[in-house]
Amino acid sequence: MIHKQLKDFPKDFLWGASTSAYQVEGANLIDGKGPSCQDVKEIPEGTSDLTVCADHYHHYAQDIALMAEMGFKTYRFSIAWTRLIPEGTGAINPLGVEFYNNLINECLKHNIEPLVTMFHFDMPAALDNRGSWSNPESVDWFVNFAKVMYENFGDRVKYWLTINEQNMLTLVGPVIGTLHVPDGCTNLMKEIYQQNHHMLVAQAKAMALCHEMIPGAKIGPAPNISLVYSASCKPEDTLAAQNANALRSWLYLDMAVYGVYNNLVWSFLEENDACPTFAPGDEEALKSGHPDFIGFNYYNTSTVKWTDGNTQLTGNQDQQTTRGETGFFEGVDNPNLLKTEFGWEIDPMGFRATVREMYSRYRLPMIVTENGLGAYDKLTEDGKVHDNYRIEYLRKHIEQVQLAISDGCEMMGYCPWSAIDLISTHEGMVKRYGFIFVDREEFDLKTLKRYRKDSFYWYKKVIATNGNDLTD
Ligand code: BGP
Repeated sequence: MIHKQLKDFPKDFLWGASTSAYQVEGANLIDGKGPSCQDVKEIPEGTSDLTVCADHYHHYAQDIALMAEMGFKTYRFSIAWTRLIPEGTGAINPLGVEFYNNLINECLKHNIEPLVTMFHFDMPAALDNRGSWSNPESVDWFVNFAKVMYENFGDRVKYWLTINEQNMLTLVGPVIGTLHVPDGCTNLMKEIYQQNHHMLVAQAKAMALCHEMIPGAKIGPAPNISLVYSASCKPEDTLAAQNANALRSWLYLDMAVYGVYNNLVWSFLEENDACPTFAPGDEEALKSGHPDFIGFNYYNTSTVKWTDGNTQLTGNQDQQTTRGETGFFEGVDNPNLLKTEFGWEIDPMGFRATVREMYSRYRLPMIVTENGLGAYDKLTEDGKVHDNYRIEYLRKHIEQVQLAISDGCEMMGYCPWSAIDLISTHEGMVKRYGFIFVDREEFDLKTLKRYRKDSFYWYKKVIATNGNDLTD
């Protein structure tokens, strides 16, 4: 659709940016924090561990002041389960409560709305030892964690996100260091989708509890959603794309919004003897969630073709590169798209297409909880970072958000990844995303001083003009 006149961004549009606790905070085992699965995982070779990260734990006030300088309306961060409840269940860590109180209060002091992710890839190690999400008790562990957060922070936090990228936890768990495989497991797919089922039930219960405990609060899921294209106009490739979209995205949103399993995914699981077992009450619990909005991360689309089932394929390579599933779909490169330095395709127009599709399926307001460009930024001798490539990437994506709004889609906000440089899921510190540069290298912590990148000044202007001026 070509619009003669574009609609403005809504007046109360939530401009901001995102981080996650285990990637930004550091201080991973101090002040009472227990280890999470991220702290005990095997760190990918050549990349930093998670002991210091951007040291946001000790620099949060300065970091939030910089976000306020950019004009942020919201800051999306996650609460580390093990900072609040070191063993995952049981005793609460008072210093953990204090830290998040300080962080939330600091945001509010600057009129920044806290947008809190409850779970971002960091299962308590103590619960990993008890089976992680494969243990049916994991539902209660998570709901208890939610309750502790609502009790302590619900008076001030009005926007909540449940589980970050549950679809990536399920599809690429080994890449992000979260997959727990119990001893003696003989059907890995069944095991993974049982864990996924427990997360879905936990999420639905946490959403219902939020509405019960915090009147007026809004809560939603935060999967990674992006359209999967058909490699050609062959009918069989279209079927493959439908399969891939269902397995990658619609499973998670059909469940969060309608409380039902996507039929294509359910058939695929049946074919593989991998259907999850429902505990008594699960069916009702799944239908009781009712999100107020959809949070979603978007980096790029993917493309697939038909597969006749003779090629052996297993899952994705990382969050954004789709390999395929035997007999369901096979991932291919999209020759129409350029790639980032880290090999992720760049597709701003696919962003608009994704938003349009989501809105027509679910009719809920949407907030972008991640979008961004990982790159090898360089600090110049005079303390500058000329990241025009990032400005270009973000500009093209924000333009598409406005086009989607003009298409009639309801968008609440835009929070790119990331507010500040932090550690990547599996590619270390050198893969930077932030508006704020952190002076450290992969293994040399240097000064940890903060520098404003060129994108910092650009984003400040974007926010000040409510998205009307996207020029450099
Ligand atoms: C998403 C995760 C984030 C983040 C981002 C960039 O999948 O939610 O935690 O890291 O991707 O990915 P990466 O760090 O692999 O470049």
